[in-house]
Amino acid sequence: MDIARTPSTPDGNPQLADAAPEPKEPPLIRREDYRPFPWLVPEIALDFDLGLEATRVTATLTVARNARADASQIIRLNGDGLQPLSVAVDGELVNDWTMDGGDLMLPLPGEAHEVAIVTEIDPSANSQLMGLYASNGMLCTQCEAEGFRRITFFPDRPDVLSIYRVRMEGSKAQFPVLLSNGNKVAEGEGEGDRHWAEWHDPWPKPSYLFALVAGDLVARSDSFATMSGREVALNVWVRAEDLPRTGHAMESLKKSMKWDEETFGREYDLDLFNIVAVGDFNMGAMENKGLNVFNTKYVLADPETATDGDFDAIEGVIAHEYFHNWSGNRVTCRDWFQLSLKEGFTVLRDQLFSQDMQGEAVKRIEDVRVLRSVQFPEDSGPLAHPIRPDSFREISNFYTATIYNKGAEVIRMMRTMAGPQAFRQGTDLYFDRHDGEAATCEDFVKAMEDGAGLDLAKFRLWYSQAGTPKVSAVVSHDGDVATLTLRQQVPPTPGQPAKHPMPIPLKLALFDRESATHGGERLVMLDGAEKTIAFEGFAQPPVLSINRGFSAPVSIERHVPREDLVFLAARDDDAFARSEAMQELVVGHLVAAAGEGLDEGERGEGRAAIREALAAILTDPALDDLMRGELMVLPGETYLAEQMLVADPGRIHAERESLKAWLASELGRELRDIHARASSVPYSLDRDARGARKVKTLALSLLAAGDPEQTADLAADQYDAADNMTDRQGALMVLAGLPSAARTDRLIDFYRRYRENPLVIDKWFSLQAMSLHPDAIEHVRALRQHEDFTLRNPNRVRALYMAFAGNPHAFHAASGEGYRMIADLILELDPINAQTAARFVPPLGRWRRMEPGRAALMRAELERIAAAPQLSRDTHEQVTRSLG
Ligand code: 0A1
Ligand code: ZN
Repeated sequence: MDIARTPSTPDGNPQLADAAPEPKEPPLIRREDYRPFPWLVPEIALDFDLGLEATRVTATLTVARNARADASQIIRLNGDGLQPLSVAVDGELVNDWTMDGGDLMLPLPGEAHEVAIVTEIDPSANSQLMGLYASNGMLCTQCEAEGFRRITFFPDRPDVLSIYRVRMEGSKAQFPVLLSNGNKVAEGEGEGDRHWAEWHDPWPKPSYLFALVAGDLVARSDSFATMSGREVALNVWVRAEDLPRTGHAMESLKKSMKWDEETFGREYDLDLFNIVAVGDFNMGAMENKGLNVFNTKYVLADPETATDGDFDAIEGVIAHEYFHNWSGNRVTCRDWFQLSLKEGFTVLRDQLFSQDMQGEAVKRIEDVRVLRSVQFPEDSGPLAHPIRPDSFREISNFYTATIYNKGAEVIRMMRTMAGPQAFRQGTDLYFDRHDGEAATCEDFVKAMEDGAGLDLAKFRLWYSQAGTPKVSAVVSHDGDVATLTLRQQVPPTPGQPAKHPMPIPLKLALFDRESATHGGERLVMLDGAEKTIAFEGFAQPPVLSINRGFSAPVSIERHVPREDLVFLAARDDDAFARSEAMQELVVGHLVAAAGEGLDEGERGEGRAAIREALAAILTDPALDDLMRGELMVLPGETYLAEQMLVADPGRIHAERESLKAWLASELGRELRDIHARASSVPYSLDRDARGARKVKTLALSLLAAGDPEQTADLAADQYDAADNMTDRQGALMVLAGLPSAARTDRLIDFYRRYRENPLVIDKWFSLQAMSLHPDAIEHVRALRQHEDFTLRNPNRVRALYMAFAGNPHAFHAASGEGYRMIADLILELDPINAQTAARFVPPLGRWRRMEPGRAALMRAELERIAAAPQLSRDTHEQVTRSLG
């Protein structure tokens, strides 16, 4: 995706072709410049002669003028790093084509033609993992967003939909399994050890959904009867040794298929659904039509090697990719500015699915935690962009938490405003109206207006304005009337200095202090800059519970006494709001402590309130452990930094650790009791057992802050007794932060046990890179030299360096060493895998919000990267924007 050297112009017309010298800065692509492509390509036949080092591709395109577009005598076929070996039009070889950057410009005089082009590629040399590449002896493809142009010349844009017929031939020994989209229509033996297969996908699709896989794979097979009684064959393809770990993926797939029928009325539309797991993959997974390709991380699981979190993530990602079959494939995107149309909607769909599978409150809390720790910082930093961006240089950089997670929140707000039934009418209309089309975000909004009966005129601002709105909530009380005043402010973001107020749906309840009850939850629309609402019947000032269920992706500043938060943390009947109150209590305290500072009295009061709330959480018999665990999680350091205008990560870390230590000393007995109780629960995947495992390790990590030596023994015992990865990894995570002999022993043991399993060895790298150990930087430096480390595998790179960049005390070391390590990595990785390299830029881009010393060090590293010759477009764009 990253190395698409010649971007398509949005209109596909040769407007960049006027022989200008290669611009230094990659061109800016603008949403407003969109024009339909002058040609239709109703059919394409692809013929692959497969080889790891040389694959020959013959593409035969049927093209016809697009009556809905401006006419052009030339067709621009995007290419990236390709040379045509031959070009034929209507069966005649031609040589009147030219190259514009990587694109092939072919004159076409008539109304309709057949264009045949031969190219040859070397999959084994493809370290970018875009297009056709080799992974572990197998061949596979990744085409979203602009990878197809690395395979053959084609209008590589999502609004050109074609029917694909694919023939592939290769060595049977090397590639016993040959897969592509749709249905296998023929197969046979070739000369010598060669064999071939032919695939046909009856559904027109854009090139980004094309896929091919050839390799030595085995399948777990099953089937699913759809709601109209069609039998669909299901396969999860993996390497033979991984077959025993595919059961959970298959179960997740069947659950997803059933849920999408029941919840969104969506039925699968082919007789076959294939999933392939591949060890080298830039992202999580890819929704290619009928042939999803997955990172092994999101397929393989058993209790011995995968944590409860891994099981949940697999279920969620399988669902996400499957749901794309409708939200993305049957209705696709007109252009990449509309990416959130498929991604935001599909994330919402997978979140609702996981809520139904795992429990609503816990899932919601986890989703909001991700939004706050990843998307909020993005939205307040130099890379902020609306969920429908206006421009980009490299689309790979826009697969962001804003497009995905904020995009989901925006559609979730529509659902909240409409109610689930009306929302379903809106989605039904959307699918009906746009089936088979390449649609826009505006199409979605319009279908919601027409189908769900909403007026979204002002709500559209959520698509065009970046930035997390800040909402202040003040309750005043007079007589028996409580008055709530809400004010909103949307902060300036790059390119958007002034903002309009946006419609914000806020679920709220007002609690009576005595009875801890409320008169019902209400949905209040804050639709201007300010709103005042009077509530009668309150003899005393009520306690405000606001943004319940996180009904809007905003940051709430409620000006309430601390005891109100303690009250809500213990008694709110909305589990999400309860966890919010707990979070706010801790955030308020830590931000003050790490910011302007607290005197002893204030510190004591703040801590006592947190202690009281946490004690209630640890001992509340009405809570199940999964929820108890959520309530025990303290706000992360990135989120805390986000609450401060200028953050000192060193102080934040020290204050947070010292609070943990104090809580552990105050609540040591309760924490040890929880650990002991949870340790006696036998392993199973049911809710109670999972909850027990969750609170067990959370208790351990708090205890470690208070009494490192004793806890090292407890953690070592947990490690030794573990019969599952959740307990083992949890124990090792705690041990990894404690300088002790047990740490070294167990790290060695872990490596020896799992050295044959790359996904578990990834955990081993991560645990050390994210540890609280004072020498974490040195450990990462040493691990970089480990024989199992490679820059060629994105999972391994992320395991070491994303974990490190997310480890505040190490990454933000006052010496600047952490920043230097990440900058060195970016420079080294950029020529190998630019897409992955560029993903390491945002942590450095937070410099503006840091205290001056660190800010200067971070900026200097960004400048060092910017000065490097031959940066990829991906990294160049991210670094330039980050320097601002
Ligand atoms: N559409 C996929 C995400 C994806 C995007 C780009 C990729 O290139 C390496 C891969 C996957 C999804 O949302 O799951
Ligand atoms: Zn997706």
